[in-house]
Amino acid sequence: MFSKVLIANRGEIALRVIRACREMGIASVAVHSTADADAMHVRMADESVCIGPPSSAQSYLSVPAIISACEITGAEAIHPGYGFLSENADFVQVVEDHGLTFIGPRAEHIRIMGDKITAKDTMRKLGVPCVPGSDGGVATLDEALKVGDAIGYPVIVKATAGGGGRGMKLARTREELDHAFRGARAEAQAAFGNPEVYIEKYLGTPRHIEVQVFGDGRGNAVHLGERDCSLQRRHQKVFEEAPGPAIDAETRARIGRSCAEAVAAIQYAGAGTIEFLYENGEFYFIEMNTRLQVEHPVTEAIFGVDLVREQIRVAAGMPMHFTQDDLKVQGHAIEVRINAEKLPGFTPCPGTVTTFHAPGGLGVRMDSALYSGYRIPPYYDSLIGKLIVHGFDREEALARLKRALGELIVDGVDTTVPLFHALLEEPDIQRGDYTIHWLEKWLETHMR
Ligand code: MV4
Repeated sequence: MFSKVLIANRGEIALRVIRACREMGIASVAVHSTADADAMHVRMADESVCIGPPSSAQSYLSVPAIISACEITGAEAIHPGYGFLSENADFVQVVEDHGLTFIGPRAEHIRIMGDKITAKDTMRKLGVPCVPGSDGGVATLDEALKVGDAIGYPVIVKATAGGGGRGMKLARTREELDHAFRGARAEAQAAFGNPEVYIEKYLGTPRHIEVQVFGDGRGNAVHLGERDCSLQRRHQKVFEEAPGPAIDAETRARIGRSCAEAVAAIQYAGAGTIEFLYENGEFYFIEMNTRLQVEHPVTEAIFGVDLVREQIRVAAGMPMHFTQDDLKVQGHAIEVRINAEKLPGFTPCPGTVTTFHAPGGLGVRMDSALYSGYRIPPYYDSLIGKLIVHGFDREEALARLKRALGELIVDGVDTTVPLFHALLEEPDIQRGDYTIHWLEKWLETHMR
């Protein structure tokens, strides 16, 4: 096992990793920008290194600065958290070239899943159900029209280098395909320097269901059920739950097995998330994320596992703590993302948090790097906390969420907390009856 791990991240996820390290008897090294000198992750770690000025590009994304911080402190491994360098295959290569360990999958797997055409082709060949569409990339309008005619409209044109909603164009009819095809290619070229696009049948009212997988890198893998992350605004998730309200135990076992078999076959190492659209009882693979996700705590809650501890174990060459038979769903968990944003426009709202008080009690977990007097810097994303509740069933989890939101105090900045109070009053939310479009439609009528 490692003696010292460096966390190449900030905020609540850096605390999350430091906590796992401490429980494992591993010393932790925080890195920080000059804007984060007073941040909680710096205080909580055993050691810290300043790696650059406020801009992420010159600090949390600076590969030489992070490698130097390992060399200075003697850290043997790097946990990337999410975002920043977590899905950068070139970074993994550099880490390994310096004799360090990347806590995450191999560079090869990050590269495969980072290219959406290759990811889909890989998953399809491994038996994972995919959205009908083009067989690989589509280079000309002629080819695009042939695909459209074959699968039927509407279709969606997606950038292979995209993901997370960037570089997508909808064509409702054959007549719209020229425009969508050109638009997607131009946007893909401008945003990613790669114009390659592919085409899929457009699904009108799906849920976003994602399956948590975990591999030991030696051909053993398990699944930890699914999360329903359909409640999003502009491709930013705001509310996530596990298990999915629309998924029964048999469906979970079936799609879960398919995912676990796929990642076992490629000898995947560590945590991964396989994203699906789910419509009319069918799963359609769209993307795989090769990192620990923001919403991992809802899975931890219902399975009673520590995913970060497991990531560190596997990276150190140790076996997983659990087999598929050990993993049973226990109750229901919900996470809400608390952002420093002003409603109704979700305008980022950095500033000083005069009072912070985290809720507590049975089944309540607050992952946050806030403290009273903390100044939220304007340079990074606006997530300031995640409130995760766990209950015997969904009804109890919802009641607990309402109770915990009532206990939470964040004074001095605006937050998205009022949104969650309002959502909890909605019958659709109470019933778990929502798709990927529910929140944006609701916001149109309730937040203007
Ligand atoms: C789709 C789709 C409908 N049909 N693909 C958006 C993010 C990216 N990960 C995939 N996305 C979508 N792909 C097909 N074939 C609709 C979306 C989509 C979406 C997906 C998940 C959650 C929220 C969404 C909001 C708008 C569109």
